[in-house]
Amino acid sequence: MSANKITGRSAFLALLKDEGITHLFGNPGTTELPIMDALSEHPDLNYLMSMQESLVVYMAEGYSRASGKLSACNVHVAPGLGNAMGAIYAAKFANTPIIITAGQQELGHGLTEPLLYDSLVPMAEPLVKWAVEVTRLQDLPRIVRRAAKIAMTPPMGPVFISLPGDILNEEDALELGSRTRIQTKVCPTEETLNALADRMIEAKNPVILAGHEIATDRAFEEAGNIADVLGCAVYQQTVQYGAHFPSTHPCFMGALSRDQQQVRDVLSPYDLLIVLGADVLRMSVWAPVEPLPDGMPIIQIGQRDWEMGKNFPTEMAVRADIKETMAALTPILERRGGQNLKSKSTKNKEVLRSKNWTKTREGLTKQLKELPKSGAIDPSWMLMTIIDSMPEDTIFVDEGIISTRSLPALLPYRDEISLFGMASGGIGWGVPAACGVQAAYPDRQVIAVIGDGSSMYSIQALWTAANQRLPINYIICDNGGYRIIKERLYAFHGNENFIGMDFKEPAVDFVGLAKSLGLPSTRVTNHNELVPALQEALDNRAGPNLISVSVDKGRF
Ligand SMILES: Cc1ncc(C[n+]2csc(CCOP(=O)(O)OP(=O)(O)O)c2C)c(N)n1
Ligand SMILES: [Mg+2]
Repeated sequence: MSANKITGRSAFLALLKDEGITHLFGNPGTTELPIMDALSEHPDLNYLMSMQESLVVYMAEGYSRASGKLSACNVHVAPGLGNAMGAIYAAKFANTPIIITAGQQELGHGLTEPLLYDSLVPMAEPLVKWAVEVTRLQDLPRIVRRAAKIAMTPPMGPVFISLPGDILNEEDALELGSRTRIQTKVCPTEETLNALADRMIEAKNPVILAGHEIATDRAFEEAGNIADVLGCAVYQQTVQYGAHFPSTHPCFMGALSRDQQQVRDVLSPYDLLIVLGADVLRMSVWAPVEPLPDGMPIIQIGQRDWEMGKNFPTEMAVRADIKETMAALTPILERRGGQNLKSKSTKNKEVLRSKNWTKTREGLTKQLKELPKSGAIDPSWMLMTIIDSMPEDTIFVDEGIISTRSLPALLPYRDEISLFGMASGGIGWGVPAACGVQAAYPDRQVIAVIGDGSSMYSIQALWTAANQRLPINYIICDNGGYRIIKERLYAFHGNENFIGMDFKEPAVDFVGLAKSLGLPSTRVTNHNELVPALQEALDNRAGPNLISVSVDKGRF
């Protein structure tokens, strides 16, 4: 038996690899030393160090979201896990499958309350699908296998494992087992598909809400086809944290806002809301009106049943794979809709062409091109210029806050990975998430546009990008403060007492900051500097670089 003996630490890494893990994001402390020691036995596992635990999890989140694969990361005990909570929240929010682990003090030693100790499972529990501590080496394979399975079963999400030092350092004969993945690509029954088709055909003026699962399922083609057959307007969900529908499709109208009254007004002409894998009218700040017009019927299809009927009654809620269901539904719609649906769809699409996303974008870019090229740089002009300069298969990472408000109207979603945006509302995601996205797609250009304030929550991720030579182009939108918070203070409280919202004294020197972390960097302060700076940045694929663009501060 002794020939088959393996340490807990080495078994842990072997198990991760067998679950498909190729990158381990981490930040080490004493309690992680067993894992750090075992890494040398697993040189095929790429360890990406980041300089704080929230960054560790954000990087894993970006990697997983972009690749669609399970990721793994390792953080330090209680204070480290505490640092990571906002990032774990982000993973929960976007249903991102991550195995998050932390080293823990040896069983029994924790009871004496040494430095850094606290129970980890109750800390992680509210934000993960499953949290567990390993208490016997023999349980380690079963726990890692189960964690991977839970994380990867839709609705996907993060899981947490606490790894006590004595378990990792123990040696024993272990049966590592093999992985389980649950096949959830199920399609509704024929009866349900027929009922769905009939309800959609019966509606005089249906509208599609396209969202998250279309991107995670890589279902542009199927979503485009269904919209084509119905010939109905398609709106992107209210939080645009991904590429949720092919932008140049004639039916695509662009994104819904997060203004309750506006959304209500946009939806009021329609008589059926068809929700395709979307978050249903998720809002940001409170308003006295509901975003859904009174009594508007809803059909919902997707894997996330938590979303179904969550806030609004849903006439038909179908838990099934969105890609499979749309593929099966389209021919049924064609068959049952016949010539009537065909001519209605053709007519409708003609009407939509005069006001769809493509048309609106034409108008917007024309306006932006006519803006004077002097004075403060308009952030939408900056965005348009970046989009016009970048290769077509660029992956855009967005945490630009006010500076990227017009992104959904300007960025063409050419495929399902064209865009990854901050989803949860918790800022600090973008700089590290871009590292994960680029690690997942080393050969595609990644451009990350980040607000100056947001970048400072996790700026040290630039070091990891430099260390790993990830060729990300970071663009910092420097408006010297928290513009959105100022605008909201003014809107909600009617005053301009912007205490704690400016960072002017001293101003943050993003170029100096980037250089200190190993990135070539330039500052753009006027219009004609932007394109040359972008060109130089795009040409440099040796590692990351950063452009700090001084953008318009708005009226304040
Ligand atoms: C973790 C976290 N802390 C604080 C906030 C509150 N908050 C939302 S936006 C924002 C300022 C963003 O500033 P910046 O990135 O510079 O964007 P700008 O508003 O200037 O466009 C803050 C502090 C938040 N959303 N998340
Ligand atoms: Mg700002």
